Amino acid sequence: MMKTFRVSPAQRDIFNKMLALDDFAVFIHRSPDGDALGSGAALVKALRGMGKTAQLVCSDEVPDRLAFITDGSRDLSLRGEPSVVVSLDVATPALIGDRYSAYADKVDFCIDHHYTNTMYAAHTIVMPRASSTGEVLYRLFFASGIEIDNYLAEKLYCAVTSDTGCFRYNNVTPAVHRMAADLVSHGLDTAWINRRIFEMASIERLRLESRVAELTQLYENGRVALSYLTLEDMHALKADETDTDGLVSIPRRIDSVMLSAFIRQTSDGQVRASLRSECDLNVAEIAAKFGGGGHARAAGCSLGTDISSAVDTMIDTLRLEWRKYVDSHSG
Ligand SMILES: [Mn+2]
Repeated sequence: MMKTFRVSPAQRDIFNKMLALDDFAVFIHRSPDGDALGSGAALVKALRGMGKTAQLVCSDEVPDRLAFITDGSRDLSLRGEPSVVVSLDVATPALIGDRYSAYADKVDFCIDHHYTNTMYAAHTIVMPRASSTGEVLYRLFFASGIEIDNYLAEKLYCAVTSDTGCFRYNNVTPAVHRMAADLVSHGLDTAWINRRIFEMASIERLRLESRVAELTQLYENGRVALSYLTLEDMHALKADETDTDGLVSIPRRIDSVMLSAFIRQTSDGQVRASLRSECDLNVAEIAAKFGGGGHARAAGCSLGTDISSAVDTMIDTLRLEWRKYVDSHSG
């Protein structure tokens, strides 16, 4: 059964080469999600289990709701100067975050599952068909003989459940379920984990969701949906950036919608867009037009303009892409 979890000899060699080193900083992407945190916590623990020094680093604070993944730590600031720089779940160097941009061109090893990975690291292990970076690590641990204990099982489960939307998205394969079965067999409380990751929310978050629903606009006979959030709205609702994760799922939920976007203003003066597709229309390619990337059905990008022009630009782009998609699929 495990034989279906294929790691190429070259990938195994890169991973083993990494494991032979010491004094690691494991960088995960800004606005950390369950995959970044879960795979990060797992890799750091596995390295420490081998007697190595390793720290998990993120430019942004860990959202309260996900802090159980980092055993309560919310501040993942870099301490000291590491010998080995690793990035996990980071498709482009910019996603390391402005705070640690000095390390963006110094990444020794990158482990990822985004097919848009720009291969910015000295050594890259990318498995584009893997559901999550957690799944990539699971395969690498197996290939390198790292035994999965309860702790690693819980972190890797958090990673995979997070990036599959609790095993609902189209990146779920039989191999994902087999891996999950193996992880859960360590005695994980999956109901508790999934409640933390998918259900628990602050009252501020619920009010944000309602605002995002209120601001949702539909185009192209309801096939295209877009919503947005300004900093003003966030302040008015007493919400902060850690409350905004996954809000794109609100326009995406609408029954007629095939292409959706959620746009928000960030406190660093940027505008960030999340894109989702429910068909073969590749949103990573749309995100790439704006310097972003991701997966075919889930992608993101930053727009360096004010929010109202960003919203207008994105509406125009999505409508155009939708029409092109329909034209190419008719007749
Ligand atoms: Mn991921």
